[in-house]
Amino acid sequence: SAANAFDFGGPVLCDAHHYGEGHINDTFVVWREDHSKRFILQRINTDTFTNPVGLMENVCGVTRHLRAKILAEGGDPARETLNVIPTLSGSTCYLDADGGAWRAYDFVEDTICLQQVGSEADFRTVAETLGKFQNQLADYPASTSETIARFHDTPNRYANFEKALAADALGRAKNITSEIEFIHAREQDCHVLLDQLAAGEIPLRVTHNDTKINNVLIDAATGKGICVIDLDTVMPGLSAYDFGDSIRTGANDCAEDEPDQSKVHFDLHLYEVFAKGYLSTAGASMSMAEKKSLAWGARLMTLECGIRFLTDYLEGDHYFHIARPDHNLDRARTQFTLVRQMEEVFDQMLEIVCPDNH
Ligand code: ADP
Ligand code: GN1
Ligand code: MG
Repeated sequence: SAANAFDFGGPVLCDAHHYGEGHINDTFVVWREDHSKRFILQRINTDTFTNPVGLMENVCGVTRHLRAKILAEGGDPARETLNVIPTLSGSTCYLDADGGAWRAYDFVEDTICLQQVGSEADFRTVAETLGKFQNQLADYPASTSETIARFHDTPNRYANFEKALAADALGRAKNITSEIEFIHAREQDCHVLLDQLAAGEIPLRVTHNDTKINNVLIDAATGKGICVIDLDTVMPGLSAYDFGDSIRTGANDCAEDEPDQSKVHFDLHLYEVFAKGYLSTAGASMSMAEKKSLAWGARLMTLECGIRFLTDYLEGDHYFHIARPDHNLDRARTQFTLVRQMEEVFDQMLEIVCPDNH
């Protein structure tokens, strides 16, 4: 019924398998019956996004803004931003009889979506594309509402972890004593970025907030950055969040859920590659203090994500999609290994984003 609710320009066939590797929404591909065109059909995760209609208003506001920027820059908005397909009755999402909320986008063709970094060139492209995206949103009203409250409020994520630990609903705390110690030793770190914001040292911007490298599509033929996707969390935030989450997912040679910690290596060279690309497009409007905050972003987004995975592990894996038992535990451990390695080279990380000034 969801596939038939949208204005796809004719009848469609739906592939019942999940598409892609997102952890939150349920993503499917539908084809026009004559195979002339395909689309993305997504069931929005309404546990995460409790107001799907408001969420789609935000997505439409952002894509409208981006479309105008792309046109002004002589680009092709059909490929360079998401295009929301309306329902047959003109709405931005379809509410099914079971309370599910669905939306549809044009499929951005002839692109690749990295799960891990294959080449330096691709990682630099992701960086430049995200820096450009930040510039394009520079004049988007920062009063735009939060689609998930306190999304990157790291101290609050820490507090939620403490609650889950105290409840220990599934008796799993006994399996994670060293991880608990690791988190507790870093309580003060959790405050660094929000303290800098509160002190007026770094600006509040409109950011993407979920800049995993698989949320940037790259042109398969030319290697150019094409489209930033997964716009659900575009809202007020810090450049350090976007920089940091890409470093978390891209500046290493392992999967996010690598179970063998001896295979997890933070790659300072890839960090530098990304930093140069990002600053080449977004750096002009950034102060020294904001540039320095990027290094903290890498550390804190990785720590925060590890805390979130471990909280979900304690609470019974209800937030992130999992594919095996202990999946969230493996993911958390990988994040903590990366954090430990970043801490060892943190001076160099600061020097790279802010030479001679730290
Ligand atoms: P999630 O929030 O669950 O991560 P995403 O919106 O990121 O969901 O979509 C999951 C995956 O689907 C992406 O990583 C990408 O591979 C693919 N995808 C999403 N939207 C498009 C699109 N418009 N064109 C092509 N691929 C897409
Ligand atoms: C989720 O939606 P996806 O898979 O791109 C999550 C991010 C986490 C990431 C960890 C809305 O991202 O915050 O960093 O998983 N998105 C949401 O892989 O919670
Ligand atoms: Mg995604």
